[in-house]
Amino acid sequence: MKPSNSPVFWDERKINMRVRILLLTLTAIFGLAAVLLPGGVEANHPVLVEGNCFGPGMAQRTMVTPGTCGDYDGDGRIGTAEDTDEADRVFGTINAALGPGTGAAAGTGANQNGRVIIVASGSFAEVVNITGANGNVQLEGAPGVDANIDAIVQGVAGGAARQAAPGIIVNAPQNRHVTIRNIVSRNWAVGIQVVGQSHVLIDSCRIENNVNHGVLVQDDARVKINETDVTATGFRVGGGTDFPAANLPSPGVGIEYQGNSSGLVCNTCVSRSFGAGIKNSTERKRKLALKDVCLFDNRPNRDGFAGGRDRDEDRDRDEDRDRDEDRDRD
Ligand SMILES: [Ca+2]
Ligand SMILES: [Ca+2]
Repeated sequence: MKPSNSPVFWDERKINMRVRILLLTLTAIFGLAAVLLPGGVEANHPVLVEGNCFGPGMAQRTMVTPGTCGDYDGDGRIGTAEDTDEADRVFGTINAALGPGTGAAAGTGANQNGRVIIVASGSFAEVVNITGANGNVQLEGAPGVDANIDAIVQGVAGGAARQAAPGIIVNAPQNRHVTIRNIVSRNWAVGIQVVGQSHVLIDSCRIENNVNHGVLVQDDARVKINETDVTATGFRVGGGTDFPAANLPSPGVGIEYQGNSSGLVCNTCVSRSFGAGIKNSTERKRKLALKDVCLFDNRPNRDGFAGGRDRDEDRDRDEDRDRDEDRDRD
């Protein structure tokens, strides 16, 4: 064994000390960076959104009997009160869950990078903005949950403005992917609007009673729509309006692809649109494919595809209508 005061031993101690100082310095630098960098940019963690209920009175409630009224985590808070209460990664509104998190929940939101799961049924009167700014985003209702993104919820101010807006807007970078699954979108001007270079999967959704479009795809977006029902586009009554009896939908089309967008619509039904069921307005008509779609009671069922409007389906619809009128007369 070397004596304790040997030069070699002291050299080793100096080296060890330097290594420790270096490690401490690096730890401090990384710790400081974690504090100074925008919170949760790398999020990519799942967050939950609670449901809600209506209960007595007009105003949407934020305090309820714990465990009731969509209070998934049982703390008695729902809605906006759940958005900022603590770093529990449970939120009461969808946009708060998609955001970075504020108040006591700062840095715990999905921050446009991660999976936002609605875990209890509820109605959400908010224009949902998905940007995918920091990563890939999945917005979905858990199985069995009725996640109703609705322009009209009694007691929530701003219904008129919401009815003139899209319910869900996706504008994500080309290198991100967005999934929207098991969501209801109703009473908006457009149920789901996809713009820019977004790549989106719309899966198992119900898009109903939106005035101008059920789903509108624009710009260079690429959108696959699967196992989705788009129903009664152009038909909505409320807020002093009556579409289409007194107010004209513009245009009241179930699904439309425009511009340089492209997509695939499969295993999907579009019915009772004021205008066309599925309209292909893309610059090159070949860019929209249909597979196993069911179309009924639209005017016409398909528009803008090779061969023009589907004359057979127009004829079938007219015959259905004539039959109904004959029956009504009898
Ligand atoms: Ca709660
Ligand atoms: Ca919370």
